[in-house]
Amino acid sequence: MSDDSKDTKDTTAARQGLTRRGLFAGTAGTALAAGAIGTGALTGLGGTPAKAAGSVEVKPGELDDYYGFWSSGQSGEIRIMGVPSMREFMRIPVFNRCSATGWGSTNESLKILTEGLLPETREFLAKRGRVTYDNGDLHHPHMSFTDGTYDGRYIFANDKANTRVARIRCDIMKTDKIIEIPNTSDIHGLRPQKYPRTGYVFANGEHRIPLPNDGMILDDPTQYHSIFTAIDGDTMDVAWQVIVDGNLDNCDADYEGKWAFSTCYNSEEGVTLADMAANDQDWVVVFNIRAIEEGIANGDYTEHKGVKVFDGRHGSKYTAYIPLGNSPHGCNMAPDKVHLCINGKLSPTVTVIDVTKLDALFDGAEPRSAVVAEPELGLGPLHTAFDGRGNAYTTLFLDSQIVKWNIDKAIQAFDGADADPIIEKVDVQYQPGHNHTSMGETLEADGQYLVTLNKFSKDRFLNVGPLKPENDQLIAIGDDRMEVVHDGPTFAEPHDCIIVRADIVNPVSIYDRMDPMWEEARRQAEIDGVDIDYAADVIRDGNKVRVWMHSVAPQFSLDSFEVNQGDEVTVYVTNMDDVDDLTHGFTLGNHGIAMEVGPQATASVTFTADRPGVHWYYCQWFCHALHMEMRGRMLVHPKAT
Ligand code: K7E
Ligand code: CUA
Repeated sequence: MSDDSKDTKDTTAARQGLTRRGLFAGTAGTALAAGAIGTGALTGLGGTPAKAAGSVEVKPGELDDYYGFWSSGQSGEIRIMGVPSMREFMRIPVFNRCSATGWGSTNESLKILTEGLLPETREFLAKRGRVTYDNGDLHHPHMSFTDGTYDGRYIFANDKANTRVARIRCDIMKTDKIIEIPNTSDIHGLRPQKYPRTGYVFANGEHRIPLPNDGMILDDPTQYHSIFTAIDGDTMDVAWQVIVDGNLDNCDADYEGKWAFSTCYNSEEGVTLADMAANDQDWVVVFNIRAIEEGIANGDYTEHKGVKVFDGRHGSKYTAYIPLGNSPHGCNMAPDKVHLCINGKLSPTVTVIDVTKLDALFDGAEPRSAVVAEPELGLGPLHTAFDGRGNAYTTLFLDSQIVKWNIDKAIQAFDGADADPIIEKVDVQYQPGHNHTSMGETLEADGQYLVTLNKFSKDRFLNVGPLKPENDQLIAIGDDRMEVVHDGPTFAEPHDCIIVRADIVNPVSIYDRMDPMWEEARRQAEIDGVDIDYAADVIRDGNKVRVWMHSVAPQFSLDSFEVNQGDEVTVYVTNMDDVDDLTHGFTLGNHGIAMEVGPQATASVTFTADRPGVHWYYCQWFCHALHMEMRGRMLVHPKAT
């Protein structure tokens, strides 16, 4: 890590004190902020101006209090946002291809995109002339935990489209592992173990398929299964799997490391809409982690594709099934360490489960005995977030509202007391799916902000044609108020996000030259007898040509190189600038090749030089006053005919 990035951090801390408490504490700040937000901010009690909703304002040059890590749904990437400004800072390519960074075409990214695929997937793709999938459907980005709170190491995320799980390194904000999950289909819910650490990453296979899915069983849904997967977050190997009844939608984990939970909306095990919504009740399935680990020691599993698979269907000692309303969706563990909230979706209720009552279920207690509240909140409850003050915030998809309610009051009402758990409802625009509070899925939930990820924006922005953006709204929830303070359009399609206190996330500004990402390039440089840091070499090895260059703004170390038509060429570029924000690129014209080369990074790309003639390569990241001149020629000799 460079000294520069430490300086930046100190500045952040200093500024946080200024923006929040300094600037807006006084009357001048209040008036200014109210003006910026509109008249709504002035409607307070007894004619006194309300506390400025505008304290969410982040002025030019100021830094945000929180990092937001946003899913992009079917766009397949993760986006880094600022909260409360809702500015988008960066995009991290994960399952998608990226024109700017070369994700999906550089050797370094292709290694990550291909090495975790199952052999049959490689074979399937190879027949179509491809090495990996081009799309992904990333719903759930969640950070690794230590002792119940975010630890700033990794983000994990699912790919519903192609049954994969990815890991992103938070030191450099790049994806470093992608694995395909065997024996199951279409990973949806994903959450890391919260305690003692991550540890496991839990992943739900949503759609039921035969095991094995080799064509021997086809139109016989009674023989399909959903499978729950625990991945080792350190090695990114599958640790174990559990076959369940019904299917698996969303999941979460507790704060003691004892349980994981998944919602099931298809206890009917149907394959049509009518089948799946037939029963009045579905369930949440509880996974007993200790029992499963004992089962591993006792060999109580079968192996499928090298994975230990447990039978967790009804009657198993590894699972408990708690019945609740039809078609539940979100699964959210409260930071009070006790209450798990299961969102009803088709039922207007949220079911509150007391996790201290779960041990009894494995000793024969009636499954519903763990339910301690079931408040009726409104239509279409999908997901719930928490403020660390005993309140919950649930998205009502059909009502287009967020409902704030009190967990204790809901429990009292369930016990028969005359208590109304609902505190307030606020309209959102429109049809919210996930919501998330600042630090809300950790023990450090601080109840400052809530983001609601709305599926429809309709009339909230200038019309951009039939495909409209989604609308991510920021709601200030500090000081016992709930006020929508920002609309943010987003492209297809955030499902979920997390809001992480800025001091927890500490990325570097300059790469470590020994970063494992280009380990293979280092190894090859050694074989080629090339100094990778200061290379300007062309190594010919039969029809394989390795072109080694480095760059220091505004120059590549090679002004030109020559190859023969038909050569397999690998170009390695090392950026030897060690200045913050001085990224170079390498774009090779008319070859479909472009890559990002960050400060002190090495990146490489391999292609066949099949177009005789002169082809310019250039730096595509504006890096210097002479950036346009930062270029060179590849001369391709035609094949002798
Ligand atoms: Cu509710 Cu994929 Cu988390 Cu969408 S899921 S909303
Ligand atoms: Cu280097 Cu532009």
